[in-house]
Amino acid sequence: MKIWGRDSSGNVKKTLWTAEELSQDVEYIHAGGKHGGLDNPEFLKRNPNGKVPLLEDGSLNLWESNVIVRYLAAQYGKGSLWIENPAERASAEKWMDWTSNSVAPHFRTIIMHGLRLPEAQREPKLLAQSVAELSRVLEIAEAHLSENEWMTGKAFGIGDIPLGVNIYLWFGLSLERPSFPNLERWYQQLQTRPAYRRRVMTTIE
Ligand SMILES: N[C@@H](CCC(=O)N[C@@H](CS)C(=O)NCC(=O)O)C(=O)O
Repeated sequence: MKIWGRDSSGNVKKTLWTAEELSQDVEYIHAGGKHGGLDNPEFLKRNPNGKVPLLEDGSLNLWESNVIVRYLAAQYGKGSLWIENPAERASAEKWMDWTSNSVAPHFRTIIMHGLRLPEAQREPKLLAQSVAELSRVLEIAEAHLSENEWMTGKAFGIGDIPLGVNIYLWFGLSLERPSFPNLERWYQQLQTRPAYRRRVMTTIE
């Protein structure tokens, strides 16, 4: 299989990490950001959004990172990452969409207004709002992890992947953050996974 993307994209990290957890050989094609290539007609035929990640697996072209994670788990993760029981699976999946909708946008703001934009274009107020809002939403994950070993439940699974990618930023960026002992414990657990260290703990920018 092939994955197009760039190291600094959290969405790309999710797919590379999942493929490695499932021992899949991936040809990683650098695209997006400084690598460019997303407006190339060949690429746009595969993903008309002109975004990464993009997965090619046989005749399948797939975009949307959370969908790629679910596909990989369903196709290659029977007995490991894939959860057969629909209620249990949905309970894990809700953390994936929650991360994309409620957590990741704040990290995007923090990275843009704290790191990427030229100084003159940064808006400290937006940055401060996102830092404060992150502390509030992550309390929800902290509470869940106070009763569950993993975001997915009893075992590591797809529910851990999007938040696992974002939590690397939470602990890696120098942010004012409250003490969340269960999130910290979970982050330590993630770091014992070689695929997490190789595919997620690479670069922030
Ligand atoms: N919802 C999409 C978002 C895709 C997206 O916005 N990708 C960004 C990178 S995170 C992108 O391709 N940006 C243009 C670029 O990297 O040049 C997903 O989860 O895959």
